[in-house]
Amino acid sequence: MAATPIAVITGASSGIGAATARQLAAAGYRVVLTARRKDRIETLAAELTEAGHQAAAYALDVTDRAAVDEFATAFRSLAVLVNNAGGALGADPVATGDPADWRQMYETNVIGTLNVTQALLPALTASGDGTIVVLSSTAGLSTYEGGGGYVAAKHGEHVLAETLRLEIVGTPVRVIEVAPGMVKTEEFATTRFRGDTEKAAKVYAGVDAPLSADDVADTITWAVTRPSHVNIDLLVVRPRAQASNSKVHRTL
Ligand code: 8X3
Repeated sequence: MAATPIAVITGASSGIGAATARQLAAAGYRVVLTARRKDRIETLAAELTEAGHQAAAYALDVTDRAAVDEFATAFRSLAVLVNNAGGALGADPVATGDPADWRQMYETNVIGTLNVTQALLPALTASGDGTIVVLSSTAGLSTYEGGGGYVAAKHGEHVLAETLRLEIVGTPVRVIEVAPGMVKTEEFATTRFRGDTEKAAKVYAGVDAPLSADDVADTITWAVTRPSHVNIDLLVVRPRAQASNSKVHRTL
């Protein structure tokens, strides 16, 4: 009997990461959930196991290279890596943005993705049929006022995916980039505005149906489950009410 293919998901403690873990588990993968918050991923892994799926949790900070390398020693062969960990901090103009925020966003979104991808690439290649997903953002494809360090970091992550795809062509590993627009999750905007729930609510105010974490997880799962020779290079997904990063229809 063939072994169950394994999918590693970073940032699996909430939002798109948790939804992706659920959907990949339902699609038949043994999911390995990683995030800094151990309690959350353990609860989700237990819930998935209870539901008859195969799931495990591993506390991991993707910016800690030594920890990432240690984690990677557990895998000789890996089918799927979903680089989802990341996020935004602040929405200040370039003129006044905090360099510490910019640095932190570069660390989590770009270096975090680099760390985990580098560490697991040998196992993905050894599987003979590996898939790397990079969760970038529409903020990685064009800018918007106040996008600041997040836009810069997501452009970096987008370029990482594009460059890696060029460099590993001919190996049995695909690089899929999923770039969501406005997604309403429990934490993204609240984290960006450092707990200011009023400011966070304004992001989605009057928008008829922003995307949900499940909508994005659905596109990730679809892309990952295409036949091996099909590489979805870049999948841009926005809610119908959003035509561009700054053109959003609101009924206020
Ligand atoms: C999230 C999209 O518009 O908040 O990645 O930058 S946006």
